[in-house]
Amino acid sequence: MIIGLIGKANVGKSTFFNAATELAVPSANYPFTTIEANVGVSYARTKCPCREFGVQCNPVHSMCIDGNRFAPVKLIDVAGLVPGAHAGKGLGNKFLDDARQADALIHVVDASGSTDSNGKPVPPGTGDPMFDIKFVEEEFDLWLASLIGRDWGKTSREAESQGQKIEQMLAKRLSGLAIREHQIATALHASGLGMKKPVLWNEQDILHFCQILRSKSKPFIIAANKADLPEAEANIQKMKKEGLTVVPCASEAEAMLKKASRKGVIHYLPGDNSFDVKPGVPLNPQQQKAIDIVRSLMEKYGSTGVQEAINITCFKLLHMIAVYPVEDEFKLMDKKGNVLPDVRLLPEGSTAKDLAETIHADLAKGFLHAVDARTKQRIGADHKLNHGDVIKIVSAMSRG
Ligand SMILES: Nc1nc2c(ncn2[C@@H]2O[C@H](COP(=O)(O)OP(=O)(O)O)[C@@H](O)[C@H]2O)c(=O)[nH]1
Ligand SMILES: [Mg+2]
Repeated sequence: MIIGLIGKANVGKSTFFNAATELAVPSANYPFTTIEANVGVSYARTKCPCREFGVQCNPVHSMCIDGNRFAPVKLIDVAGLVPGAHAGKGLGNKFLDDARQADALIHVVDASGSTDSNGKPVPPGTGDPMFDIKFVEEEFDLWLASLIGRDWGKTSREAESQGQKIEQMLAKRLSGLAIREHQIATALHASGLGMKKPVLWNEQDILHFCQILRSKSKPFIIAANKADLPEAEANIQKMKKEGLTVVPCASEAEAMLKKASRKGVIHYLPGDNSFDVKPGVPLNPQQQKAIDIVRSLMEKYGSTGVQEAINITCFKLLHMIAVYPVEDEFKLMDKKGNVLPDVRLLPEGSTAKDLAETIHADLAKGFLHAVDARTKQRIGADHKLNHGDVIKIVSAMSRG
């Protein structure tokens, strides 16, 4: 699962990216925080079953802090977008190359309005984030349309003469964009174009189809960044009134909290609604002031918003569930004795066999049954898993 961060320049995308991929604990051996300059690992936060089971867990590729499991998700800081990007303006092509891999997008906007439409700094309250939201959507739609629409006449005639179905033709055009076939089918149906011969589609039809396809295949939420500036509040209200999913964010504050937490100065878990300064830590007036500002921001919005944005994208927008595979359903261990070693984020509706598939193809091939570690009951291949399930897979073929 990949989440892309999009937005125009200077809204705080990189600050958000850094804050979201930074660890809040002294860096142990987590093999992945930054993969490439603009690709990193962030974490979705969910309740770890360890407390409920009364065990001390030792995760291998995720983290558990105070009973909270942090499951890795890939985050891409997509190159900045400018109006006209679909036509190759600015870093247009780089933008689209990054964005195409994403399953969902977090659109970072400058809620304080301290950047103009080209990303140039202006006095807070001057820029219009509502305009930015519209333009980014439009750019994305136009880009998809230009991609699908290229040589449409020729391709659609060829497809027709070969008796190719419209779904197949579109799937071929859209390969590599992390767009699934059922999303194409849904968009065809919803646009009413499923019955219209491709050779008869005009530019308007293509754009209409792309608008629906984009909303289905690249769903997004708004991270209303720079929420610490007073000018942000009115804009956040406006966005909410438009019915958008908006998370007020203060990326700089999140970065500061994580840094202080890593240094052992404060106790803070990403996503918490407050933090504690460790006893005996001397603070100078400047640090005290910074802490007071962050505190009042968290009181107002419930958190710094960065962790919340990742969580909403993962669990509400993409409908993921967290499942914990184990090899011993009594001790909740893997073969090496790690307790609750692993967490997998799977789409809602995933089955026991789907889980096996994510671990190893052979495990799925030889699938016999699974065991729900909570109830100790056997479950079949088609059994739909629930969020928080702890599952043992029994297979005729062991992991390779
Ligand atoms: N007040 C405030 N400023 C921020 C916040 N996040 C980023 N900025 C500032 O916005 C400017 C642009 O940030 P950057 O992350 O480089 O933006 P990008 O071009 O979108 O990647 C920098 O001066 C940041 O310090 C925030 O949460 N609050
Ligand atoms: Mg940047």
